[in-house]
Amino acid sequence: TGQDLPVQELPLPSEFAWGTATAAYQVEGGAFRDGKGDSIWDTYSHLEPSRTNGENADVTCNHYELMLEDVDLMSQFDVDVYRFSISWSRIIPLGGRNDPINEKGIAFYDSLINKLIERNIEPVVTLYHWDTPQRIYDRYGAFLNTTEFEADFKHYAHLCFTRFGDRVKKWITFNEPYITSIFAHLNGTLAPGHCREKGTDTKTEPWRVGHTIILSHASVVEMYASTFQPLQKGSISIVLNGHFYEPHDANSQQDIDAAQRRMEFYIGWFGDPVFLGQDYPAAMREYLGDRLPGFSAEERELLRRTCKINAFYGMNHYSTKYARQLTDPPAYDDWTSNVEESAINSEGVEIGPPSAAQWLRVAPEGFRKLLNWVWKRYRLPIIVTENGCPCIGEKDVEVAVNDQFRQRYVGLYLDSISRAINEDGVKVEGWYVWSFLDNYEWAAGYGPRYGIVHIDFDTLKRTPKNSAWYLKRSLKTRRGRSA
Ligand code: PNW
Repeated sequence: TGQDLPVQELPLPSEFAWGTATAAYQVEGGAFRDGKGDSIWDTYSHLEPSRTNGENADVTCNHYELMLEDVDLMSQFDVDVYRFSISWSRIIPLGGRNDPINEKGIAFYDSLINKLIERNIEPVVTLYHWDTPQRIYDRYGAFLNTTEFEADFKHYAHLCFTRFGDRVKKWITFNEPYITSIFAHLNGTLAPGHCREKGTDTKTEPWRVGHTIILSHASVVEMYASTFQPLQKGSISIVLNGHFYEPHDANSQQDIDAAQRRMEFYIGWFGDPVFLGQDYPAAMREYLGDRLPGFSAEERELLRRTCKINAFYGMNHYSTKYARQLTDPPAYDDWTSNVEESAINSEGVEIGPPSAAQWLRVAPEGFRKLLNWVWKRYRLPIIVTENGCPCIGEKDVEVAVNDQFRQRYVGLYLDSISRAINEDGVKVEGWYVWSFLDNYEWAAGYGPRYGIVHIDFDTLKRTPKNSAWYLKRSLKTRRGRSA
């Protein structure tokens, strides 16, 4: 399999965009500064520290204060793009459409965007990366109330397009709706951990949350296209994450079907309505029945009108798993559609070497197959908006700097992109490493480190890892090799 091969530095198109990515809550800090309102992550990490490794992101990388230096540092790696997210409650502290705006919050993003442009780095902006304003969750449950959420999110997006859209030309509405729906509203491992509260219904709520995200995305896309795009000339889409799934037993038709179905539950759930203007995948309807909300005639029209406006498929991808059809489903089966996931197949073959995250193994062949799967289904140019891995022992800066494991991971994954483009005919426009900086890894706190820059969280000293310099060289070589 691909993981045994050496990195080949295969060619990438000369216009291929290389970037780094972060999210506001994970890097900014300044959680209670300059009029920022609380988000559900501020609440969650303080109220229940045991759920986040005892840690919060009040300060984290302190990117809020060190932003100018950070952009200078990033520019040394010759990146084309920086993908970051806006903290909604930093610019509208209470989150709602009738609530006051915080000019100091807007000023922070203004100077970040200006600094990037000065350094010749394109800003790619995510509107929502998990940090819902606490007040709109308190008022109506945020995603649980589709109409209210859609109206508030639209207002927030309108403000961002108005204030930043003269300089920001690539917008992402939501980061990983699957994670928000399942991990935050079914498993409860991410904020708001809603399913842990009394009176919640995990049989229906995750699907309602997904429904709200899809419709809110579509109406913001429509607003951008009609009101802003004619003048600002930018593009907009959504970011979906998902593993690739191989059958646990390659000779079992049941497992082959299970692997496909698992990807439909993961990616098709959002991709089919958003990019094809269609209903949810048939397998989801079959498994979930009327627990899955339906689209009204009006909503179907909205999806049909907006699906083609999405200019790219934003892909967050990290790993591959084996899928096995369960005959005796456990109670939580409905989000996996009776699929058991594993890292070892029926022959005892491992999918790839383990990283410092239990769910993430090195499996570049699966990445190539997923690029093909997505291209075939949606026929949209793909931008890999997140890809990377944490290595073992990286708290120690000496270990972190010598991150051969990461260099190999990203090298192999870039080779997979090259093969997908040049041998399979898939359109891939760019690749953004997750992450620029070591940062706050949600429920795992400061444990796993994904940065190409090491952070000492006591002194906040930044030290580039060798992978940063490797990527600078590698992207130059690969883009120089294409005809
Ligand atoms: C992404 N999974 O989350 C997020 O967008 C980032 O904020 C995060 O830091 C990064 O990946 C690394 O975890 C994911 O279990 C979390 O498949 C979990 C999974 C996938 C993505």
